[in-house]
Amino acid sequence: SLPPTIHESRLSLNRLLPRLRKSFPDDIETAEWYAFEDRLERHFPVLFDLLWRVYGPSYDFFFHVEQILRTCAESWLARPPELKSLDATREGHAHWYTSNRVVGAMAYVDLFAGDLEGMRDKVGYLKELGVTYLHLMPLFKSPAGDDDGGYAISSYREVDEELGTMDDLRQLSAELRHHGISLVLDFVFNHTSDEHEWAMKARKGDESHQAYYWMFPDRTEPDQYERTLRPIFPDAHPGSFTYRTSLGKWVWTTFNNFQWDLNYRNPEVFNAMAGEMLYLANAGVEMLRMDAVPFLWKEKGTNCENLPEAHLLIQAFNAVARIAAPALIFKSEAIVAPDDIKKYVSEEECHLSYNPPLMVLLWNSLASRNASLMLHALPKRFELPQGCSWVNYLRCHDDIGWGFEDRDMWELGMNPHDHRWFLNRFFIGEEGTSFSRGKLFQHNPTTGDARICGTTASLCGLEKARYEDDEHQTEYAIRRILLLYGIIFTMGGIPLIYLGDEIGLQNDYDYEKDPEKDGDERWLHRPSFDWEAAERRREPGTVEDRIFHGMLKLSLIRKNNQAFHETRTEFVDVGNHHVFGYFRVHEGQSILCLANFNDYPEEIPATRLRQLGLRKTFTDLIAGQPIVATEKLVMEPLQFMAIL
Ligand code: OTU
Repeated sequence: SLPPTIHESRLSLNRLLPRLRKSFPDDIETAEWYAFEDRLERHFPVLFDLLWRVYGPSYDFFFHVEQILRTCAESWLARPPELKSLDATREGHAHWYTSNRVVGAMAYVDLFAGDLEGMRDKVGYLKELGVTYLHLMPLFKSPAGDDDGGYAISSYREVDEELGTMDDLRQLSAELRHHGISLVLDFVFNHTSDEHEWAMKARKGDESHQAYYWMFPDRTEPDQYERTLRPIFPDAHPGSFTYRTSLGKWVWTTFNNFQWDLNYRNPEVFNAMAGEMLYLANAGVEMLRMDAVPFLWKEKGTNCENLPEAHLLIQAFNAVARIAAPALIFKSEAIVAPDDIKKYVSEEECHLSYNPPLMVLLWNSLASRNASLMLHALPKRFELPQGCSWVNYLRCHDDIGWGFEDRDMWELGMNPHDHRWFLNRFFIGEEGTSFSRGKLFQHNPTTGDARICGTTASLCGLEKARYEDDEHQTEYAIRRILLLYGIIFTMGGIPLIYLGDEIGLQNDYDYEKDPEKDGDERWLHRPSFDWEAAERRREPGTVEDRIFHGMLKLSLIRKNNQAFHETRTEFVDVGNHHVFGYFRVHEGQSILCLANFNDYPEEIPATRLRQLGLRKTFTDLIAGQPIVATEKLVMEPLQFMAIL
């Protein structure tokens, strides 16, 4: 049958509206209702169409549609006035997140500040760096022991006891908002922990809750699926299923065996999770990091990644947000092939997306001292739809996986397999010219695949240089950090600082002594924040001072130049493969950014500068040095310039 027409969806809405209204107490304020009704008029047709495309054929489709609208109405009524006012502000300034004034940061609450209350004391530090967007790692109730860094959630409505309470979270979000900082939290909606209430009921034999997950009585279906699945955490368990003896069933576990994949073929799951999402929005979360989006939908005979229904579901969640929490925006976490990443980005789906291609290309250029692959690959997929943007990052809590497009590498005469292996060896310090101290993650000897762990500082050479007490190498390591962050801060999109990078925090090897963390090398780059080291940012000449103030300068330059607004970035070939270059242009301002990835000085001929339209004199905003376009430009080793 055909999807519903706009006219048909209006008919359905008209039938539902009176029932919806009646189910609420008489004393609900008329204005509240009209505001809600107005948004339903605008967004219900979209939601209805999406839900119909996923769930249309089920016999109780209309029941579920009514349920979801009820959830929306209840949540809107419960939404605090301050957030309703934020909704109105955001509706009037819809693309606020594309502004050059936005600077992001991320941290674990416990490692950075102890707990949520402690977090409030750190607002001053964040403001010092110019942060306006704070992503806190999962902070909800989770199983004791290994909980995948909080990504195994047992309740989306209860904060982990050691971090505080829901009230602390609401207070923190308000405090941050009053300082102009938007709170970003994860929406871990592909799976719950095996201790979530739904999972507990399923474990006790409740069939309606078993239907929230993917469960199989024997290996028949798991075997069929696994023929085309890629194992994600092969160290945790082979394949994608876990046998639970007490249940006598195989459970779908894409990640760890205590993370049970939700079954979105069941419309009740979508409804329940939409309710959890709106609950987070009402606690003051302004942006959701949509975790593990590629895996939402499963279909036999496919790799169960990036399927069309996954996109429809995210769009349906987005439509729900437009109706009941309009200020809420989404950031996609799709660490997949470059061509698939962009498919999640649109105002109807995810407004923002991590930019893993930029991240891996930066590390690649650092290791190879060569910008060719970046210049070849990046421009192909950089442009995004209007109103959308990238989140540019260097490191996060996860590993670095070499997600280049093989085709791009072949086109430059590189062998993808061999080159990836070179990078792995380079970043674990086993390659001749390496300065890095990293570790392999999820090394799969059969395929030769592996990913890399390590902090920015350790991967950039600071750990090795300081261990060897080598001032020259220390200086170069600092330059590398600021070179990479220079690009992160000036490239189209939101820069995201992995907190600790700004003071050069090194790898933390202590995780090996902690049975809850040992075996997951990602803890290598999740050190406790070192506040003593952070204090040294005030002592001129210390490593902390040099990195922190280098980054602060980048933050200020970004915020004070409108050229860094929005996403548009014009990549240019500067005629020297060690140097990466791009223009940022906005409202009459034009800035040329240049990054020399070599450990030696590099030149750009005067003719090239003129071809790029540079005439007369200019200033490098970073060093504060004038540049004469009639002479060749000489860049220092690992220098980053922003030329105005
Ligand atoms: C995400 O990562 C989180 O960032 C991880 O910290 C979690 O362990 C995981 O989900 C489970 O919640 O495979 O190596 O394309 O690649 O979601 C990290 C997306 C991961 C996946 C990504 C996942």
